Amino acid sequence: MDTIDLRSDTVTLPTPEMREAMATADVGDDVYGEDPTINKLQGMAAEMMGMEAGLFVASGTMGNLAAILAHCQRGDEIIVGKKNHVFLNEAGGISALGGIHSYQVPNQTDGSLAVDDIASAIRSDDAHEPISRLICLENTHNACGGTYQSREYVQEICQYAHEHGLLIHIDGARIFNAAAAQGVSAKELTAPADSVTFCLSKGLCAPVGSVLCGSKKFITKAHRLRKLLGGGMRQAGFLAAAGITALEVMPQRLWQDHERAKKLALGLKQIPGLVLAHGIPATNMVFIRMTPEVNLTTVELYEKLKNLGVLIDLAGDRYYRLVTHYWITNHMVDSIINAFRDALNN
Ligand code: TLP
Repeated sequence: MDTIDLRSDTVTLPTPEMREAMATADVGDDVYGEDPTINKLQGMAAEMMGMEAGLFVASGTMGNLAAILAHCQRGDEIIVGKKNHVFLNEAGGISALGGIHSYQVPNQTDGSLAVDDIASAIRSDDAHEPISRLICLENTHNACGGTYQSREYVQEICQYAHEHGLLIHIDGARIFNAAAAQGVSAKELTAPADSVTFCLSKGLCAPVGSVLCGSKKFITKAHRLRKLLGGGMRQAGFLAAAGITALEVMPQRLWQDHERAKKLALGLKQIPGLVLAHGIPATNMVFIRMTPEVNLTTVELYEKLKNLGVLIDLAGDRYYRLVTHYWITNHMVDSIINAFRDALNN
């Protein structure tokens, strides 16, 4: 029995086309800037984000960390959502490695930060307080349900930030999902910001890597920081080759993952004992809760599904995340719904 793995879109394996591109990639020493495949990927990425330059990094976490370290000094403060990945799931890197403080504000249901909350988080010019430096957005927003923020919202917040002397970094790990869901280009969601990280290794299916984009000056700074973080990767053009294929072919097909997530959500919603935690999915994430009437623990449902060949993400108490991706077919969606029925009936 083949396992259906819905834990994350990070589990995606490279496509045959990517493996072919990797095997035949032209490479060089990227620490010297001599890897032609990495240089090509960085150029493509910058163009797609509407920014001057790009930097290939090992992961989304490294991209966000290098960005925030490049924008901030020790003792500076970022304004970030309480549910943002940077705050919840990046091992506190900005504080451990950068001495950077965070002011956490609530996320709205779509993952956005309200202008009023940002306004009240901005510090005054008082020696007792840290210096507000950067606002961090996340689009799509993972912990809020794979929700997206609009081009108008991003423009409004970027304008507000700049008028108040603040910078904006977007954690756009899944920015192409946000773009596909709205029928806009990625750059319409990123160009007004000062920097963006997006991931090649999630819905885009490449095996490793993310790209951090921003101005040339910013990327020069981030390049040094990537070295400091141990992320100078030498002949990583083999990985970048898969990233180029990912950018060429994957963004156009993400709508399929979104459709499958919807179909999955609608099917699960019919099953007694399950409710959708964030409504019908906006992109590729389905969050469900098991109601108190079901006589199973959080882990028991997880284990039953695992035994039926379906792996899901334990996201909290009686709370689960299911992520659709390239390797999840329509046929599998039906099997997943049946597996849930079986698990909850027996
Ligand atoms: N998210 C992972 C887990 O860490 C939760 C996942 O399975 O979704 N930003 C966002 C919004 C992310 O969701 C993630 C990964 C990252 C950054 C970090 O990317 P990586 O894993 O490449 O460091």
